[in-house]
Amino acid sequence: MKFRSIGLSLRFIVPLALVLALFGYLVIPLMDNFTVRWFVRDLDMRSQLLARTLQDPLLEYLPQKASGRINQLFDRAIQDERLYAVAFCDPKGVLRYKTATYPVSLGCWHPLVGDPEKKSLVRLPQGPVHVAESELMQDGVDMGRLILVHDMSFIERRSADTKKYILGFFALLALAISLITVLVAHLSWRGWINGVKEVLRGELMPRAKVETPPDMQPLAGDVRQMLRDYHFERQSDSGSGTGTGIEWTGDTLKDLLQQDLAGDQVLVVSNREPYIHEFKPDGGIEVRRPASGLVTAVEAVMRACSGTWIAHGAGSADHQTVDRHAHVRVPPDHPSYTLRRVWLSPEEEQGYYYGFANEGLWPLCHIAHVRPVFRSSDWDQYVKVNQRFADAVIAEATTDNPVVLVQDYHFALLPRMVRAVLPKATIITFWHIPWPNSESFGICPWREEILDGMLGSTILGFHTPFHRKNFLDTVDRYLETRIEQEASTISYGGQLTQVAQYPISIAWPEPDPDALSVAECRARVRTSLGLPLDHMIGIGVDRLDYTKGIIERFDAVERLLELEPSLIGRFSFVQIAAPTRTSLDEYQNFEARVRKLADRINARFSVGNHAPIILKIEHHEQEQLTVYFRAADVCMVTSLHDGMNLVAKEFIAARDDEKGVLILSQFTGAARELHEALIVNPYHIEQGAEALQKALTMPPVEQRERMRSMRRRIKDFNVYRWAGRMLQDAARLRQRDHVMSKIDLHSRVAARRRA
Ligand code: ADQ
Repeated sequence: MKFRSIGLSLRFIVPLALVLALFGYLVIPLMDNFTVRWFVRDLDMRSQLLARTLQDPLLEYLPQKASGRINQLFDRAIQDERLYAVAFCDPKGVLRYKTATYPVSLGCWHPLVGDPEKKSLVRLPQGPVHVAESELMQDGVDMGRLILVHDMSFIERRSADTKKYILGFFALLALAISLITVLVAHLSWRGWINGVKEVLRGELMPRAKVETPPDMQPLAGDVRQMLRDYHFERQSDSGSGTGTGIEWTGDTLKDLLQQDLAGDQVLVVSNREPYIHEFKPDGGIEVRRPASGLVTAVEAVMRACSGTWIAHGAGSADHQTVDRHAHVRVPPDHPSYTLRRVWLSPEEEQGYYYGFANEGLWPLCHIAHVRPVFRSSDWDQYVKVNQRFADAVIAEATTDNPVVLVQDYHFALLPRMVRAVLPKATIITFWHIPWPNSESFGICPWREEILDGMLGSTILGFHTPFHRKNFLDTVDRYLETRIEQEASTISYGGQLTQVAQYPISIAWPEPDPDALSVAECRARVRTSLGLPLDHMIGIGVDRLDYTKGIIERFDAVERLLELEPSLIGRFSFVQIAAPTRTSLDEYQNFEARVRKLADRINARFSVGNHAPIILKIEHHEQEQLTVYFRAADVCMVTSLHDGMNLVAKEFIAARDDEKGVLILSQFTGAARELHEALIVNPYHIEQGAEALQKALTMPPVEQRERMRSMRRRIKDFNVYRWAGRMLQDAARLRQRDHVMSKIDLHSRVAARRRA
């Protein structure tokens, strides 16, 4: 520690000393020159004064040729310690009288024109001297010249002294500045360290009321982010038990849940149920998994942690398959958690789900140029149904502090409603769709109520930093709150909500020895579609939603065939579209537009029975989708706006042959992670067509490079990691609350004792 601080001090002192030494080195010759000039001017004046003093007696003695007196006069004059010698030259330039000290080499000195000051300096073997010459005139007659020689060696002595003083002065200055700098640096360093410690303390115990000083704020933000990343990575490492190359699986997540949320109850709330029971035409019952990214992701978590999933029982046979508490154990083939169904009347479903959620909030949050519709009657149902689900959560809670995972925009009000009854619950709300900018959100007539409801959450999650920031800005604009931007927390009504980004993902598929090979998938799909085995295939898999860019995708296929006619009859695009929200006009119109466009393109470019667009508007099981993904040469995801988009990740996960190309819209959350995809602007039809052409002609080596890198990423950043990160944050906050309530209890007990 000491060595480190000496090193730190030297880092300040050495450059400072070097700069000062350089400064001294440059300044000393200048000072030297300056002192010499100063002394010469001094001696010039002195010589003139002396010459004037000697002039009168000399002019008196000269006509008398009184050499004795003259020598006496000169000897007396040189008793002055500075005056070294005196001489007299007659007008003809003959040296007549001189003191014994006069250097003969000087002869009769003639000052040179130009720079009299400099030239009056003469360096003799005995040292430097200053020579001054004065003309002696009597009644206008030139009587000769008096030469005065001053010893200059004292100047050299003084100059040497001055150098010493200057060097000494700079050395002292360097020392003083160094000491002050080191002192200030140490004090600031200590301040920064304490500041960072405070940040860490605040991070571990946010209720410890830690104020970050303004100059610490940029650093504090970085430290907090690093801490979160570190904490998360550390958990990842410990979870895997290997320390490196962590593989996140259901078991890893289960272990983490058992360690960090030991025995805590986990409840999930979503509109869509993970398993729907339907009557078959023959009266039997079948079970279906809905086409939903949310279900795909959260189902993986529930399998890992058990608990209860509360959802709308929407299937025709749902009532028949639950017990008297509306419970059913799922998955049907391998039950591992409980599904609690909530029943809604047709009016409630219409107002809350189709009306407010899907005609209001869905288009409000997606920039897809479809106007949101807000009706008061829908809003009333939305409030009522949120309360119904909140009541179900409260009824299912077996403790006063369950972990509640609230899914999506259907339940913006539920967090506040649950918090009102279970104030100690840890409520994690994940918003699966984008969050718009504050201005766009502002058109919602119930914007304040929605924000207030959401801020009942302990943690609010979005897919991307961009959506998270939009949310903070929206709250800042419409509610009276205290927002800590760099900590990403909102303090509202005495409660703190952490807003964070958790990019969702998929469960990485287990190796399946019975799975069809890629070659088998290619053959099976082509045969089933009546296509030759070398036919090229593109694939699109979506819910039939106007945000998914299906129209733009077909336009790109059409443009491709215009640009590359050689592909006509050799390439088909298979669009698998799950019907969704079919009772809404907007969706019915959209389906009609999609069908019409496909028909038009097919009429234009079909060769025999090889249509360029093969449209399959129907639900498919996940296994069927995997076969399509493996059979395709290219997968197109062209959403106009998408929170994440799991199809892109499912395609990558399906391609263990490391072939196939992904074309991905820049407006998906996935585009922030999958940089090796061909990223396109779906509104730019030419760009889409060019990307398709590039994909269909991409060399296998490049396909492998891109696919390998994306596979590595999705394998690591899978859905268990998404959930793990959120649950770890929840565990950390629960721990904090636990510690704080203990501290509160102790201080209350102590206060009571004192009283
Ligand atoms: P979605 O809008 O539903 O999800 P997405 O992420 O693409 O969008 O997930 C769709 C899911 O449904 C995928 O698992 C896909 O395999 C499945 N699917 C699509 N078509 C199908 C079909 N015909 N038959 C069967 N299954 C089909 C919302 C947000 C997304 C976000 C997810 C998860 O809109 O942005 O990625 O939640 O948070």
